This record gives sequence, structure tokens and C-alpha cells, in this order.
Amino acid sequence: MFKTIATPIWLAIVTWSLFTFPAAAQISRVDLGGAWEASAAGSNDWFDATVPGSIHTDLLAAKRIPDPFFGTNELAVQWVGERAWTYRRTFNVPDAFLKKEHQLLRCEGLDTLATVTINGHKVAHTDNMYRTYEFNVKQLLQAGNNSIEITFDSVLPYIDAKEKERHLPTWNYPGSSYVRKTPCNFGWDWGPTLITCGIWRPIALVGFDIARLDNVLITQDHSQAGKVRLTVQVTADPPANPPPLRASVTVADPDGNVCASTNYDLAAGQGATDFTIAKPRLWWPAGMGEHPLYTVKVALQDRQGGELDTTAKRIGLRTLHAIQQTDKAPLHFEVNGVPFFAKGANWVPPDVFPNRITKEKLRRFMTDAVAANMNGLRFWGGGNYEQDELFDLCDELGLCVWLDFKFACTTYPSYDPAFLESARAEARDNVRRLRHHPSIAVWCGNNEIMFFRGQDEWTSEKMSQADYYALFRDTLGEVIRADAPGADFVTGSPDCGDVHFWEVWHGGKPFEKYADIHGFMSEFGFEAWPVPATVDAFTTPADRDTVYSKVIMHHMRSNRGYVGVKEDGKIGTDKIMILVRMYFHEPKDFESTLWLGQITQAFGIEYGVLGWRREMPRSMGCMFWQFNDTWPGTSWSSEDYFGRWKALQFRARHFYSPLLVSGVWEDQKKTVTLWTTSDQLQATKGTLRWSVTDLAGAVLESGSQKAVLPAQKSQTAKTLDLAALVDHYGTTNLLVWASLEANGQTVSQNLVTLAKAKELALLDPHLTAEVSGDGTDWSITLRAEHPALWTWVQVAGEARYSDNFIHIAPGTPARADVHLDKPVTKEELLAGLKVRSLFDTYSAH
Ligand code: BMA
Repeated sequence: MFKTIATPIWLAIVTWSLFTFPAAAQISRVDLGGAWEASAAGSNDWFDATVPGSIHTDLLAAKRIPDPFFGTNELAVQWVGERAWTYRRTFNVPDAFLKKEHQLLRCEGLDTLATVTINGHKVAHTDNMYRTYEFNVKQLLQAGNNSIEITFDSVLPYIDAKEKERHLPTWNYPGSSYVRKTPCNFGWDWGPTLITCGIWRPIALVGFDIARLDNVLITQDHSQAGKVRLTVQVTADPPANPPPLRASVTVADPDGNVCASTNYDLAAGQGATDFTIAKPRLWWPAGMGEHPLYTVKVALQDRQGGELDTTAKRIGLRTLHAIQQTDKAPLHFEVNGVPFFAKGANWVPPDVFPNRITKEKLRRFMTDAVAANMNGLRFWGGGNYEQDELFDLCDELGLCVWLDFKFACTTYPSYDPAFLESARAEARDNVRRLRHHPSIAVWCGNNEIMFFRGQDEWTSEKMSQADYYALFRDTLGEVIRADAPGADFVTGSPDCGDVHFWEVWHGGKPFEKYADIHGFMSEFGFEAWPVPATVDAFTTPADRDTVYSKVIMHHMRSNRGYVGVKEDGKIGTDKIMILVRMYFHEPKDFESTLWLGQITQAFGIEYGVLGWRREMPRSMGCMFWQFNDTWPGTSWSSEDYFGRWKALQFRARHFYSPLLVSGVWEDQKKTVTLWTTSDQLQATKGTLRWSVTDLAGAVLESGSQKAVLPAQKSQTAKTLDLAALVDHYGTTNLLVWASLEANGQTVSQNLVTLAKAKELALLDPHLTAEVSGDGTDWSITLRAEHPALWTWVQVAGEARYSDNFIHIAPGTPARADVHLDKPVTKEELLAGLKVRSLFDTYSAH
């Protein structure tokens, strides 16, 4: 339990052999995480609790509440958020700790209205779950046994009273913005209302003598070609009357070799030093190059060289900017001076209960993003300031982060100076924690609050313009300028030149509407149900007769948002079904409805993205809404709560491919224009192939030509005049297949239809599958006698698939690699294997 402050876990992967620092000697840490007890405040009915954690997961473990994610249990556990809860534990303080000059209680996350006592003495009352608080507890600790107790008041009476005093215009839970607490905790249009409380991030005692490192800021100057100048600025704590101190700074290259080091005296506890990194290995986003990481290690020493404190930051050498919109170009990202097309999605908290989010889960989500050819994610403003591990993964994998401060979709009481100060402190804590990560492309003040911005005065509908700017532009912007100088900051999304386009989902328009809009598309999306296995996880068989069942609609929150809103999920369910029916045949049964919903979602988003990629640089980014889920349910996500891929995630791998072929049918001209798009930094040569078939799959016309794909360019490559074929076969009996080969491989394939899928009289494709492999890893080759659209394979049990929802032409087999969680024999695999395509969703064969 008693240990020195540990260097972060990720350092373990860096080679440290050449560093000569002794272990940190002076900082002591008593971790207070682990086993606690909890009870309803004022009661003596204690049960086991875990820290970090949350009251719901503790009650669940104690079997005092049912699983809030199952059925409609969310409604049955609303009382949890209405109560106050107390957490307590005892702990020993070693004598050596009690001799420390400075003894602090460090709380990295208290959710939210918390009163902290140690040994019966009140230490503090806190009200911002995003802050890291430190309290001087020197007078309160005693040798041997000590106790700590933290009571969390329910936020509901507090926000109700505040809301009665003054109404805050919102599209969400009334008054929720009076507390600094995860906005989507109060319910969102894809997540439940589960109002948590608890110690959600680490809590510890920290003791030190003389001084410790307070603030280490690393900035980069790339103005000289072939060099990077690093400035490392060090501030010691306590700031008042610091003793003579020194800083020692060492930089290790990505292989762990020291490439620069120095030490120098601090004046009044502060100082800075410069380094030049010659021949820097630059950090690039995924698909553009490597993501090498350097490690800057800083030691604070007394003047005799005795070590007081150390820290290490892993950085990437790069410039990364969000370049503002001009007359000539939309908002776009630029890395190392190179503009690039951003491809990604929006990230929401991957669990209502953050303590259940493991690094392994995060790694899987992030590797899935890269597997789908994404190079960025937007960390949306209604969640939590994400954990360090997530940024570490983005640094390692080359995912650029658009990072919203956590303010979303409601007005905030920024007329109140205390609220502004709290927001400033929260921003400072998180900016200092995260600013060194090379993956952060832009900091953004909020999500969609511009819609609530007024002119001069607050009204029942609007926030005043002055108050909007005071918080989102000035307060947050000042923190960035002071604490992350050089980093890009924008006031809000979409008021910085990006586009949130919701005409399709919220406006009920067809997918073709996506063709009317251009720019940096930071939000657009369409909902789909998750895969049947995920639906099974929150329903009983009786709930699975129709997608309009009470439970399935309970897990559909569009047009509802939070518990208490009267709608029942029908509006959102209808929205899916209206577009399903607009493009496809009526699904034949419940399970087919789930799959066809996914195909509809994938079809629509693919339609939008292909168009925006073709028109690059008129459009320069696609971040569809949304990548993941907080609970199992129906939403805009491409991966569900369990990380299972929807059709959209599989299709994203194709439509975000760095080398892309796509086609556009022009009704008037009776032509299909084939386009090639390259995101690569060098020109590429390849071969473009196409064929036109009838619905039986007979080839009516085919051809190929050499393709030259200039770097970062989209262009028309071939126009197919289909007038004669159309006159003879009609638009509903023709399919155009295109593929692009480069470096001896097929890098992109696409299918162009001349009519809606529901107008095509597809034949039973007679799909067959040939499997090879063993144990957990199998390769499945799929063949079709007749065209098979959106073909997917499924095996029994949990598995990851390299590809799915593929269009297969007769004579051109497709392959999907499958990795199962548990090994199976070939017989077992075949017994559980299902191969289906669009045809199976409506035809009984
Ligand atoms: C945008 C997002 C979210 C929301 C989504 C779908 O406004 O910023 O707030 O969940 O649309 O409605």
C-alpha cells in the first residue's frame, strides 16, 4: 500500500537502460484505492465498495440492484441517483509519511457533490467531478489507523433548486448544467439516465519534503528545416520561497537512446531549457507515416543533486493544426505542414460507469478505428475528459484527436463568477494532464451550444452572447494559451467552420441530402440496431418479437434523451424503418430487421462519405456520429457497447480506404463515372477494372485501364456510357462493379447500382463458403452464383471478422478472416457458420 509515486505504466514499454536516475526518493504515496464500504448516507447498512468506482457498480456487486442495462431496469434504479451515499475506509499511515513536510490528500475524481472528512474532521466540500483536488491534511493524519469518509449528496435536489431560481435553456435534463458532472450521465439520445456518484478516479495521500514538480511544459519549434527545438519549462511546488533547486532533463529517442540532456538551476522555483533534436523522426497520423514517440524525463533536484521528484512525458515531434476555414478551403487538419483529409467518428464514454473501462477495451476500440482506416476521432463534449491511457493509444496508433471540453447541448451559468472559476480550474487540470500528447489536434470549447446563443440578454430560450464567449472563448481559450501554448483552440463545434449535418436523421430526409452539403463533416449519422447477440444481452425472448417491443424501444433514446420524457422510442424506431423502406424491401422477420437496419445505416453513411471524399478538397473531413456506445442499445454507433461491429464499421474499412474507387450513376446522361481517390503522400500507379453485369451475374461489358493516382487527390478515371445497356436491360437489371489494384493487390472495390436496392429483383445468390484454418483462426472464402449484395458471415460464439457486408460478383470470390475467442474444430465451425446477404433479409427463398 505504501509506495513511491509510480511512473506511468506506459513507460514500461520504453527502453530505460540509458537513463541513470536513481528511483524517486522523496515523494511518497499512500494509495487509498481498493476496498471501501458504502451505505446510504445516515444509514448504518454498509456494503462492500470498490474505489475507483461508482455507486451503481457497488450496488450491483452487492446484489442490491438489478443490472441497470437489462430490460427496463434503468427505471427501477432511478432511486439510486436520488439518494446521498457515504463511502468510508480505514488506512494506516506509515511513520515515515508522517514526517513529510507536506502531506496532501489527492483526489483525482470525486463525483460530484462531495464532503470529505478524515478522522472525523471535515477536509473539504467539492463540486466538480472533473477536477483534481489536493488538500493539506498534515494536521489530521495520525500514526497507525486513520479513517476517511466521503459523503456524496444527490445532485438532483441541488439542480432542481437552482433551475427553479433561474431556468437554463437546454435540450437536456433541466438544470443538469448547474453541476460539473458528465452531461450524458443525465441521459442522452443514445444513453440511459443513471446518475452516478462515487470516487471515480484515483485517491491517495501524497507526501514530500522541500519541493516537488508542479508543472512541466514541453513546447516544440519546427521553424528550422530538419531540426526540432524543444523547450522544457519546469515549475516547482510550493511556489512560495522555494529553496535552491535544480532541474535535470533528458530526452530519449523512440529506441530509448538518450538524444539530449542537461541540468540547470531554477530561479525562484522556475526555469526553462532548450534542446535541438537533430534528424527528428516526425510523428504522422495513421496512414501517413510512423508514430515515433520520444520520452522527456525531468528530475527535480536539490542543489547537491539529491533527487526530489521525477516525471516523464511521452511526446511526438510534429506540428498538428486545425486550419480555419477560408474562402478557398474548409476547416481542415494539417500535420507537419501537410493538409490531410480527416477520417473518423465521434467517441462517447464507452461505459456509463467509467470504472469498467479497461485499457484492453480501449485498445480494442482504438485498433478497430485504425483497422477501419480512420486517422482521427472526435472526443465529444458530453462525456468525460478521457483517461491518459486512451491518449497513449491514440499517440501510438496515429489517431488525431479533436478534443471537446466537456460542455454540451445546454446553456451554462457562466454569468456566475464561481462557475467560471470552477470551469477554469477544471480546464487547467485537464489541459496540464493531457497537453503533451501528440495526438491532440485541436481543443474545442463545447458541443453545439452555439444553438443556445442569444444576442445581449438571457431569455428562456437563449444564453447571452457575452456569457457564451466569456466561458467558451475567453476562459477556456486563456487556459489553452497559458498552459498549452501553440495548441489550436476553437470556441465550439460547429461554430468553428465544421458541419453537424442532421437533416437526414433528425430531419427525416433521404440519404441523397448528403450530396448538398460540404466542408469538414464533424457530425452526421443514422441509427441502427446492434447485432442479435447484443440485443439478446438486454432482452428476454419475449422482447424479441418486434423492434417495436417495449424493451427494444426503451433502449432507443432518440427524441427522448432522458428518463421522464413521455415518448417511448417509437419516433426513433420509425425513423429507421422509414429509410429502410425507402431503399430496401420489407425485412422478413425480427432478426432480418436488425441486420437490414444495419445495412441501411452503412449504405447511407457510405453514400455520404464517398461523395465527400470524391470532392476533396472542397470537403476535408468526415467524422460520422457515432463510433461507440455507453450501453447496449440502438444508436448511431458503428460498434456497439460490447465492441461488436455493425455493418457500418465493416463498410468504413472500405469507404475510408486510403486508395479508393467509387462510382456515380448519372440518370440523365446514362453514365457511370468511376472516380479514384488517394490519401497517400506519393503518387501511386495501379489498374482500374470494371464490369457491368445483369442481376444473374452475366458479364455484359468489362474493361480495365492503367490508373495513376496522384498524391492526395480525387479524380474521375473513367466514364462508362451505359445508354445502350440501359435501353436494353433497364436500370433495374444492371450492376456496375469496379475495383482498383495497386502493388499487386486489390485495394478497393465498389458496386454501383442504377436503381434502389428494393427495385432490383435479385436472385438467390446461392452463396457457398470454404473454410481453412484451425483453432481460433479461420479463413472463409465466399462464392456466389449470382450477385450477392452486402454479404456477411457469422460464426457461433464471439469472433472478430476482417471483413463483412461485401458485394460479391459471380467468379470473384471474397475472403473474410475470422478470429474466435475460443478454439473450435472445423466441424464445430461449419455447424455454427451462417452466410447471408441482402437477399436473405426479405426473401424466404
Ligand atoms: C449531436 C451530438 C449529440 C447527439 C447527436 C444525435 O447533436 O452532438 O449531442 O447525441 O447529435 O442527436
